[in-house]
Amino acid sequence: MMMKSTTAFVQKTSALKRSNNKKAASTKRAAAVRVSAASEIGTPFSTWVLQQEMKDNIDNEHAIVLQSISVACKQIASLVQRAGLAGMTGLAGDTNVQGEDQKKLDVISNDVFCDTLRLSGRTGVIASEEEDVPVAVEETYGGNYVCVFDPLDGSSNIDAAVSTGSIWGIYAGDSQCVPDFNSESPAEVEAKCVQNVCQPGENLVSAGYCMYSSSTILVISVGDGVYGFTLDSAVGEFIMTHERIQIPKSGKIYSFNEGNYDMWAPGLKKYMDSLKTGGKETGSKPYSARYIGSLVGDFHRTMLYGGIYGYPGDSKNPNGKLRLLYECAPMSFLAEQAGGAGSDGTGRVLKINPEKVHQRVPFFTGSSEEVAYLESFMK
Ligand code: FDP
Repeated sequence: MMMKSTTAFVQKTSALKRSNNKKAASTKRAAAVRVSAASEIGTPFSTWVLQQEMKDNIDNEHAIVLQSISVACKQIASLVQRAGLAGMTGLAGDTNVQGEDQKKLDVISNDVFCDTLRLSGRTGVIASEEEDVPVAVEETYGGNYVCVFDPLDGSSNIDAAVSTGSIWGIYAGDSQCVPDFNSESPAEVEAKCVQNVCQPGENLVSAGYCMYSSSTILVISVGDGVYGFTLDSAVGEFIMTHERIQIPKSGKIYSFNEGNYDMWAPGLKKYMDSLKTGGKETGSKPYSARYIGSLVGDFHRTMLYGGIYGYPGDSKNPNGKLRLLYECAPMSFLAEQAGGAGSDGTGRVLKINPEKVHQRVPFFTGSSEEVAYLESFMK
């Protein structure tokens, strides 16, 4: 009797356990379905852009500009991949307005970007690292967006097949400042273009970069978080692989060209020395150095792993090397959208009012606590 009731009890208990396990499994499944329904991972870039339009994050004209940029990036990715085979490595034989030697691929990538943006018919003015002055787009028949870009950043790495990237920022055009080709002289048109382009980063309506590396990754923000898309070359489309990227609040990686150490200001030297003894947490493990020398690659790693990227001013180049309009401002916009920071050492890069199109500024970006720690040495 005793045996019987024990067996019945055991049977009942295991039946209960089975049913509880089943319930738990089905709750888990439901949760998994809910998570995958909420997650946007796997969304094609073109669909995501349309969704941004439906959410009123961008208008139709802006959406067209973004689609054109993604096409330009796909074309440049393909050129970069075939550069060695197609004889596209090496110098073009010219220098840009900043006195830098232009690589063949700098010139080709610039043509790709300019042509794609012009053909979109939605940009009013375009300004490139490779052009002396910003150019008004005569073909515009809708929208008046201003696009600033560096078509192939880090191109000194190209002949060694090290990663490179395109960087861009988009501003709404100044409606008071639309060039009139029929009645204005070329000098007047140019002055209006410069005025359209010289806006503080705070005015950016979107910014992004595309990294040409072991995979091609397009990272973008339209002011509502940062998203990353990896090019699936089998289908020729960027597919979302990184959703709402957040830069870790702190991180023990620093990315500076330390070869310039002797030319740095005493405060910066002290900061750099402190990283080798643990930084903010004095006496802890030293920071690790990682420097590709290609802004997009160094920035991308900093965004995903945390830490700090810096290109400071020095006794030879007080404003450093990087350009405010098409390097530092777009990257700062992305950093802030991802919960990080972008600083010139004293304050937010996005606050700086550009005085010149190719203006350079010292630049520090990455984890908010790391950038604040650096700033504490720059006072
Ligand atoms: P590059 O000259 O190869 O185009 O902005 C230009 C840039 O590369 C950045 O991408 C890179 O971070 C930096 O210069 C590297 O400069 P240094 O060689 O002085 O470190």
